Amino acid sequence: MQPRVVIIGAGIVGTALADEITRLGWTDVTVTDRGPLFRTGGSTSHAPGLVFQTNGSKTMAELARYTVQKFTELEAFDPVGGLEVATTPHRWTDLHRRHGWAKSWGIESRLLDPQECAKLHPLLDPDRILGGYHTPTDGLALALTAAEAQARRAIARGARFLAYCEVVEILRGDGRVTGVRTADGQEFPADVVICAAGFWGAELGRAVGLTVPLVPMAHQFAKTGPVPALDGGERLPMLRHQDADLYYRTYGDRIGIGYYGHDPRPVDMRTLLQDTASESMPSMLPFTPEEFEPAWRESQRLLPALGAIELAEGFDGIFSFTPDGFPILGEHRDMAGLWVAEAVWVTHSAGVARAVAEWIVTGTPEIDLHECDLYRFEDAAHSPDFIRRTSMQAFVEVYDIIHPHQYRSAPRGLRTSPFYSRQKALGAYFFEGGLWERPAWFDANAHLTAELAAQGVDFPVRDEWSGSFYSPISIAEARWTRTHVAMYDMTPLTRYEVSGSGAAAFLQQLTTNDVGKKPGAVTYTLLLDYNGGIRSDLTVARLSDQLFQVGANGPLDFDWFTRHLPGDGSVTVRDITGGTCCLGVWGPKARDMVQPLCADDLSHKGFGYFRALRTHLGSIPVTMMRVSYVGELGWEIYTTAEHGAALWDLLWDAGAEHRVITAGRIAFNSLRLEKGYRSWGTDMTAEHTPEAAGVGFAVRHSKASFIGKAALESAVPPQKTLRSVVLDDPHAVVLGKEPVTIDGVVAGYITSAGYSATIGRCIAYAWLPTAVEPGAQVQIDYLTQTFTARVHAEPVVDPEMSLIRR
Ligand code: FAD
Ligand code: THG
Repeated sequence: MQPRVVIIGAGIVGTALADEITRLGWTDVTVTDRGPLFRTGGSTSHAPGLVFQTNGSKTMAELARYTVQKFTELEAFDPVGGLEVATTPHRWTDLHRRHGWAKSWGIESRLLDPQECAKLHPLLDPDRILGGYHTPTDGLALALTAAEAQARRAIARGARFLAYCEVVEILRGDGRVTGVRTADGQEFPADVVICAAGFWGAELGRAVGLTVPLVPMAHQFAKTGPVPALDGGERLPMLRHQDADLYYRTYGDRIGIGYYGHDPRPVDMRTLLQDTASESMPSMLPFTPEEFEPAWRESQRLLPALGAIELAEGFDGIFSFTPDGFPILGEHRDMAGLWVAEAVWVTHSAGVARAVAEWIVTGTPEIDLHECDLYRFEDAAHSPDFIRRTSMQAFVEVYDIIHPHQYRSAPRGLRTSPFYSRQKALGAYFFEGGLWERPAWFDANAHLTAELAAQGVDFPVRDEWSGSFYSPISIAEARWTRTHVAMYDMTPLTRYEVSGSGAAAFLQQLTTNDVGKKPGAVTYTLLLDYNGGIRSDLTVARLSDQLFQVGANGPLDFDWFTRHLPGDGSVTVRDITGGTCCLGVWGPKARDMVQPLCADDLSHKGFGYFRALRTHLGSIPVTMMRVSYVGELGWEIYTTAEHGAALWDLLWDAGAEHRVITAGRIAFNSLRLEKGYRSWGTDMTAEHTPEAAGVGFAVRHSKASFIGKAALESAVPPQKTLRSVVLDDPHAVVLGKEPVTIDGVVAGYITSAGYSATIGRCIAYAWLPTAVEPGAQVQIDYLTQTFTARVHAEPVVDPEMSLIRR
């Protein structure tokens, strides 16, 4: 028998899901909506439907691309094109960056001078702008037409849609969803329930113990009266004026104006129905004209033809914002069969629906969705306070120019390692990552730059963009790690304790490498999804027969582990990150520094590469692992949190005679790039197989079985391969996501990059056609410039491994 599916919500997401799920062959689908069909009263009912595909996220761009393609087939898309204009030099440079993303992800685009912009959009005052970014395949979605067309296709395959049918309870039995109950008392049994309730989603989730981190927020949209300069026949492109938080589209001879410049206005769901203009449109609040004043004045400046006319109407529409701007997709971990697909724009709706349908029906989406995963957030990020503050900030920043290394400014200080006060005293400049405070560099190391410069080390001067959130001190720190010794705070590295009689078998089945070695072994290994895509890379240390310590990448790994636990209680997974801490002590002097503190033999023979040892340093119990993401002699040294400060002081004092420093994340990143080590989520994702990503060595094909093995065995050779490239100009740097061209044709894109103090050049990773081999010459577009670079054999530094294995 087919699974019975109930979808809550018949907006653009619910209707698209019904279409995609029935297309995959599950046709017992019921879609319920609290409102009428298909103008339900949700956000879709009045969405102006602008679809701009360009996004810094490759995944989001692909979700949008599929939406455009599908809506075009459904005759629910008007490809009027998109035009983003710059009124400041900073924005004009940023439009170059967006043009770069478009090239990287394969979206047609070009940059235009002011006259060309005015030709495309004759209402524009060319004297007010510096240039524009044009995307001809963008356009207007007819959201209700698309919703209805997708619903009709689903209905033709057997789905049914129920109007005025509000779900008041999600039913559960035995850890699974079993159906829903509606306001009129009916029960609908179901094996799969998908919440596609838009901004109602957080409330529905709360009722079943699920945090759906989204905040309904009001956003202003107004329409002008007839504009004489428009005779109604033109099809003007959509326009974005991000410097003033504005966007525009035409409706015949009128113009619709959207505005994000007002203070964020989270909506209180408890009073929503009283606040809304009419109950049939609960997603519309009355217009607040005073808030719109600056938008209207600025619009009249940019589009002078509006000077003589009046606004005709407006409303404050409600839709969802999330802490990081991405949708919320996935299955409830503690209630199998209950899925959410919320905080999705019309722009990404069809793409999201296809991916989520694949996920539900086949078990694995084709596209990498880690940025959108329901379980991507840290524990503290599930608090109402965090969700509200960061989602409001996401509203404020919708059109802001965000530097790739500009981390959130609030809330901060939620997670600090036991070394925090020491780091502050040494002048740490902190970044936030995974809610941890992480030193990027230390002002205390400033004097090293002069010392190293005197020895001939180069400290290239950066432009304003690449020089932001950056200090040349990081070059000195990286260099010092290769010549002396440095301490790195590795506390934020997510780690789990996996224990029990079934632990070894569990980890063997979940990961690609042989992790069943004798206690004392550390193994680098991969988590694959069922399609053979890389979900994560891990280090697995076997500390005793039934006890493993796993070094992981974040909350999604915990989620994957938890979902795959055997039901018999033979395996326990515990996140020990917060209760422990870790210092990486690396560099040629590391052994000289640490050996005197330890009764055990730390020589290469006594404590080999990729081995683990539980021992003491001074009086402090530690677990040491001979692992180094920076590619140097040394160890990750773990202890419990209460010993952290003492461990720091012990090592710091022992290191004084070796001139030990503490170094930050920028140096760390630079050194791992030299060594060819990948960073999961940036360089490689579920989109890539191990072979393509250059980590095929971590797959033990002779193992009887592991998740993803079957898919790898039937995989075709990869078309694209991750390569290291080295920029020619010693002063050139790139930051990530830039397009790579060969002979003027886009061939791939950069993932991550960093300046290497060892070779005096910037090293970057790029996804390139597999045929492009080391030695090949490529070009990289960086903002307004183009740099030349060469594909390099890996690793760029220390291919003989002589630095690590000494
Ligand atoms: P909705 O359309 O809100 O659908 C959710 C449905 O769930 C509703 O029909 C609701 O009635 C139903 N529902 C809720 N609770 C229950 C329940 N308990 N039982 C049964 N049914 C229930 N996006 C773009 O891509 N481009 C734009 O230009 C754009 N502009 C926008 C401008 C404005 C003014 C607004 C408000 C939004 C805009 N958006 C835009 C965002 C976009 O409209 C939404 O993100 C999108 O429509 C959300 O679709 P949805 O299907 O998730 O939600
Ligand atoms: N330390 C620990 N766990 C981790 C990381 C870490 N888990 C997550 C992430 N970082 C994993 N990434 C890597 C990448 C490369 C290496 C270690 C962790 C590494 N690779 C060697 C190589 O490729 O030559 C060794 C491979 C091997 O011998 O199999 O060291 O930083 N604890």
